[in-house]
Amino acid sequence: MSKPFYGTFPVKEIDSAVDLDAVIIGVPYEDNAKIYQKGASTAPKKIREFSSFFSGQSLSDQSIHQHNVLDLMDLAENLNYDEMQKGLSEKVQEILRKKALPIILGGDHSIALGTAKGIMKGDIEIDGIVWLDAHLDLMNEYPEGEKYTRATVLKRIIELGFVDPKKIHFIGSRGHNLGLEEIEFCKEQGMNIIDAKTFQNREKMLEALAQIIKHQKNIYVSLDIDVLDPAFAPGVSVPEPGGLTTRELFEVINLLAKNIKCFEIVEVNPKQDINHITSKIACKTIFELLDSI
Ligand SMILES: [Mn+2]
Repeated sequence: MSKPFYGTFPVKEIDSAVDLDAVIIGVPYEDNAKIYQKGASTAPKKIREFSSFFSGQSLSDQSIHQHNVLDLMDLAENLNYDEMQKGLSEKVQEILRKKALPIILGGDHSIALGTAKGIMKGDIEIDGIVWLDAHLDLMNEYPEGEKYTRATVLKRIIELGFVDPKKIHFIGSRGHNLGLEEIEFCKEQGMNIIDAKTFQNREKMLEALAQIIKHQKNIYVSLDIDVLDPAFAPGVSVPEPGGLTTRELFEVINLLAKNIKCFEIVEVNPKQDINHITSKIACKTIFELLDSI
């Protein structure tokens, strides 16, 4: 059996657990759209493997060792899309019922529909979504004829109707790999974009984040690791230059942490990675999150 995320305890179920702070669950799933680089389904194992390269201890007195964190390990491999969504949604509901923070390790971004369904049926009122991503993921079909891919997943989540699109915040969006259709949809629906360029003006960036924290107390954060510049995180399937630095990402996570009620990291692609740096950033993001909750 593979080892759990460093500093956590592996369990098969969380029924009898008490006073839980967070629960990790891996989703080794990636869609079959042929236009993307394969590899994201191998990320949960790699992230766990490299977590033991850290001590987990930091200057914060809230490090992973001060929290009660369990690791449910991975959903089964080779599930189809419906099975994966069902499995993930049930686990998310279970974790939320325990008043703990789900920390989901993808997989490609299409897994987020399973997360969202779990939140929707879960014991919590989510009042905002933060989509940390180079892309908008709002296409109706992409590639053509495909409604359930990493490029369409947020459109499908909005269709579930549990969150007001005006309370969806993009952070780090950028580049020249967006669809006109999704940009128009985003504007029509009044979604908030804090794009990558905003990070050039620190005051503006902090004010934009302060607004989110003030108005949305229960946020679902979906972190597509391609929000980072490929210079920092080369191990992704759809790299987009001009992204956030690792330090900027950690600052966003530290600032939002207390309002985060569901968290996922997706799109780490170990097959595209260099010296496992992207997997290690994913580990450290979890440590940073737990330092600040
Ligand atoms: Mn994405």
